[in-house]
Amino acid sequence: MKGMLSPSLMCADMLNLQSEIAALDNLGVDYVHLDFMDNKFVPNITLDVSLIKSVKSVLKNMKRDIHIMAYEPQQFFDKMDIGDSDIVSVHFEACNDVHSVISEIKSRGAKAFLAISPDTSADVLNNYLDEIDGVLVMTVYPGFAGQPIAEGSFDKIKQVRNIIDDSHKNLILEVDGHVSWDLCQKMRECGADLFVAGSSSVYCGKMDLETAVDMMMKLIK
Ligand code: S6P
Ligand code: MG
Repeated sequence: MKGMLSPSLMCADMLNLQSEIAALDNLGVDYVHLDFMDNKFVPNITLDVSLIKSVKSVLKNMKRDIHIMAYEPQQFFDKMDIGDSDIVSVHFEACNDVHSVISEIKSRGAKAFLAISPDTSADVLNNYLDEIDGVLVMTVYPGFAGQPIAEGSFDKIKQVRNIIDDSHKNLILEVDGHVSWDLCQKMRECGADLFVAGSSSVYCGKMDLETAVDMMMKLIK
């Protein structure tokens, strides 16, 4: 699978989101990463449901990559207008009945990803391999941008890659958190396919978006 990019909108210029989204879309970026937090599962709030819904109406080729860091995420699906072509990641740690949440995502035509926080064992994925379309490996503790990479992240990516390969399913392995210029190639070597780019790379503020996206695409290809 080719390496794909998903820049994190919570790290973009909040006062100019529409032009930021259009710029990414025009550069041929695959996904835009949309973080939703409930201030309970994680102690923070970022993009709200109506903004995540509105993003849908301005996309041309780019797709939404929605990462829900909230308890019982299914309560937000209508408000986000989840449907065809979206990726929707829900946390293993935040769902009472993971199977039914996954099935609800799939019934809307979206791709269901199971997210695991750094302290969650990769082994939990084994119960869901027949149902999910991908795995989101958190390489920082969910809740905030700008954190250092969590200990053990490279081993975790490798373990998840092995689980996916052993299953012979065509699941996407996404990594989120401190996907930096320096570390993204190692993450790729460990088996990541889809890379969330935030303040450690594309939104580091040191170069224009076109140069940053181009550099990142070359590093993860
Ligand atoms: C964190 C969130 C992430 C961040 C991303 C930011 O809870 O899920 O998607 O936006 O980690 O990137 P960076 O490079 O600042 O870690
Ligand atoms: Mg995220």
